[in-house]
Amino acid sequence: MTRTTKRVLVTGACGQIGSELIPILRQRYGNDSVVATDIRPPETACLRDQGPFEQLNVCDRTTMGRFIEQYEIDTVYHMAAILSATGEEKPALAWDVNIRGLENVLEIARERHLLRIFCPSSIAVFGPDTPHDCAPQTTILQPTTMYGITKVAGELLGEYYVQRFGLDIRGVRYPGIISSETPPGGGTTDYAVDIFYQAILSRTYSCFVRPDTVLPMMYMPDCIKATLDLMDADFDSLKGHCNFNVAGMSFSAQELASEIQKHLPDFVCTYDPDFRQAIADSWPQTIDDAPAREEWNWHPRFDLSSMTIDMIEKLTARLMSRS
Ligand code: AKB
Repeated sequence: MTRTTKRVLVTGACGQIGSELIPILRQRYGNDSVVATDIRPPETACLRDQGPFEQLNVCDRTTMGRFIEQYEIDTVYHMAAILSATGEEKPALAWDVNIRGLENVLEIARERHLLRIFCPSSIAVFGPDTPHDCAPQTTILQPTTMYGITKVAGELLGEYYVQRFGLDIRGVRYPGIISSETPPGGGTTDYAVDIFYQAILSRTYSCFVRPDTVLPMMYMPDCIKATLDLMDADFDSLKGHCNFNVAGMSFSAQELASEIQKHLPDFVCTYDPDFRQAIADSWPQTIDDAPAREEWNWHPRFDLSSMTIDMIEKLTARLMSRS
């Protein structure tokens, strides 16, 4: 008999992606069937009131196991992670949360025969020796950040659980994610979100990478689509599992500023690179996502122009309604 997802647990639910994934999952499976968890208490009404929320440190396997048993969870979206910039400031914490948290999810999945697990990876798996343009999915993975190291290990660990224990583990390598609901925290690509907040609020932004810095990025609706499309794909049609490149768009910091200026002509962007420049320089500018396109029909919907229009409209409405 084919099992289908009935009850979902999301870790890192208050984060940038988790907070937008939860409402979509609740529409799909019902409010009570999606358990949001985070180390922080929930801030939005959706997370707080629309369905179950539990405070959970992903390093605590006992409590994670208890929630999975109590709510009869069969599917986990493991979104909790320490990102690249925070990971360089606190490497031991990044190792602990990213590796121990993942190991806990995978071990509970093995013990309890869970149906399916989503474990995201990142373009941070790449390093200075990876081709800078059109980085293939299978290539040199020698990252220079602790975050990247944990993501390479995570991809390998996930694939090990697929091959060794027959579990269904899936994951994409997220590029920088741009969104208007919840700001990202502790990433190198955060400037591509911060710039919108500052352009709308103060018409000036001091960018922490050089104007010619080009990185792979994706708008949140495409990020959610990639996540759900991969989770819906037929397992037998997947050749890889935890390491799918998914491209959205690539642009330089200066190109992004110019695109925003088309809508906010008095916006001024200045550049003051800090330690995150070296991280950005170690990542490719563009990635090749042919396996995702071929194996599960991946295609993005937003480009730089359509993303910028939508971001400015949504973020302006949200920021103005708060003032
Ligand atoms: C980061 O900048 O650390 C993240 C990522 C690319 O995974 N946004």
